[in-house]
Amino acid sequence: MLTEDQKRTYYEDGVLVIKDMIPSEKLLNYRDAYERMVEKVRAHPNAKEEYNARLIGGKTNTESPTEEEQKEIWGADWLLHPDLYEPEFTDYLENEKLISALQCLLGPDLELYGLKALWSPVNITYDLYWHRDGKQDSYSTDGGIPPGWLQWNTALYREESFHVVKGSHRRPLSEEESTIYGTTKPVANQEVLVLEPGEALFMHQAVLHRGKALSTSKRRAFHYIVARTDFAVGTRRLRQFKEWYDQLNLGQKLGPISKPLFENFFAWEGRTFDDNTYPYPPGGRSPDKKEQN
Ligand SMILES: O=C(O)CCC(=O)C(=O)O
Repeated sequence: MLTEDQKRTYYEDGVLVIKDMIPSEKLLNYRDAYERMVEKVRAHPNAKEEYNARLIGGKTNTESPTEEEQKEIWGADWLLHPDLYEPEFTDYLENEKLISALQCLLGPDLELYGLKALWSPVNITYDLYWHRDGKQDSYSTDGGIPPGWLQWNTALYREESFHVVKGSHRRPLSEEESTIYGTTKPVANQEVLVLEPGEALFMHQAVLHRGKALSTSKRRAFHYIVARTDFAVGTRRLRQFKEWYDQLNLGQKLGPISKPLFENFFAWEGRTFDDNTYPYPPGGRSPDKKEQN
């Protein structure tokens, strides 16, 4: 459950840090599980295709990386892939504090939409450019309420990675922000949010932000996404998740908090990313209706 102050911070700043999201007694196990995953991704000759690994050459703006450096990896999207999956990745979702916080911002009915990981490369700085997760010119006109889905980072080690211009999700970008958009240049009012181990950072998709991690600092973060069940999301992801979920027999293994996140997602076969005409179930909320919980 979030306090009124926490909700206000999220709506006004577009970011909210919550302490102790991972119970301290679980942290070491989570780190070990994460490390096994990182090793497997790094060892795979085709990690980009197989695990949707994020390569320096692909998306970051690090100055002139060499050919070798371009192959360095700073994250992977398919933590549910049976090669990579570790029970700790879903154990984190079996977490009353986490789910109730998400429900405060998104509403009671949630579905899992992404299980991803972000980490520091070995030899080069990961230095992602300024961006909004939605379109460059889209921002919230409804008081900073999340638009159907929300992503959040959870740090397993102390990190100083997330750079943000707080409040930028509620207004058009300034001239300066438009100029530095897509680059790593400094900008007025930028802040670096420090996360201690076990802390979570909820973000609004329209907030101007970027990530950075030096190779000398150990970043290991979960980067997960949930959506409201009445928010249409992609069928490609749905099919992949369902296949892996069945292969891993997660329907039999997950607990009562995390299982509905998956089952809700699978319940709506046939959706597409912007399918606003898809028939929503009786009692489901309209995709246009924005609720503040
Ligand atoms: O590194 C981060 O925390 C930000 C990542 C990010 O902005 C993205 O994946 O789009």
